[in-house]
Amino acid sequence: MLKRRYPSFRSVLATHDVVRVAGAHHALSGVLAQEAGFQAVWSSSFEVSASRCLPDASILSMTEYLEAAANIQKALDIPVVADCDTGYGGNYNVAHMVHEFEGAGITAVCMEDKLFPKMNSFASGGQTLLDTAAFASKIQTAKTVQATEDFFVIARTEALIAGAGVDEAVTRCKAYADAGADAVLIHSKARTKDEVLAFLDQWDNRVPVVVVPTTYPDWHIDDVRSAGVSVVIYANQGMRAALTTLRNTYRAIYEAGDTTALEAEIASVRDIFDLQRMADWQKLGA
Ligand code: SPV
Ligand code: MG
Repeated sequence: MLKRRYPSFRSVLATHDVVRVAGAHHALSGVLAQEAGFQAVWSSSFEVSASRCLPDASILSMTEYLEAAANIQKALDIPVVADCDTGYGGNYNVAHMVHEFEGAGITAVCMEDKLFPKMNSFASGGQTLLDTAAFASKIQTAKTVQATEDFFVIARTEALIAGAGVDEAVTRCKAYADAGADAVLIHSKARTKDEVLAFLDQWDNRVPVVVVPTTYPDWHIDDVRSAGVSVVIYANQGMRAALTTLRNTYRAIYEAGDTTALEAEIASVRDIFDLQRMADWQKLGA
């Protein structure tokens, strides 16, 4: 009754022309994304570290990110895509990471081609990319050590984030696909989707493409689909919305001195009970 059965990310991708994925940092936010209709949940390193009020800079350990991703997955009927940053180090760390995440029931991970320790893609100060061959080797390591055919590895290039240009991004993604990546993620912090479209124009579709339209929010899902993108991740909008709501709510309570005006606007305790599946638990008997 309390068990969860969820499809692998690979099987979800096989049955959707575009997979819509929402970022989350804990099980409750993941469940709300699932309720909205998303096909998968992104266990975001930005959100998970922000939920601890820490920068997204390889400060938390692999174990802490694993616990966050596994806790989200345990509450869902849809798969988690775990944001595994750089793979937490070199090839040995990548091998251990795959063993641990796959062992915990995570069916898809994403690794990016920045140096460890990484810094969030939107932070000031520039980014240094790992050598292409070294990152391809990490991808190959992940694919070599995975235990099941189903396990899915996304190779993310930060070439555009680092200012290295579209040609470099394409060259890198081809190398990562040839190393065994199941999909490539092209990230950009530009204010328009133009450089991502330029990438798609040059991409030969050897593996599916993942995008993260954070700084170009006007890319409608119908246009994402017709551009040939297979997976779209709304990486942090949930946390940003929660932050606004929490801030306004705490301020309103403090200023008003009571919570009367808020009652009509905030979720009921019953609503939370339902998300906790309280009725199912109570059937077990205390
Ligand atoms: C995340 O959500 O942690 C991501 C996307 O990796 S970004 O924050 O844009 O790097
Ligand atoms: Mg991240």
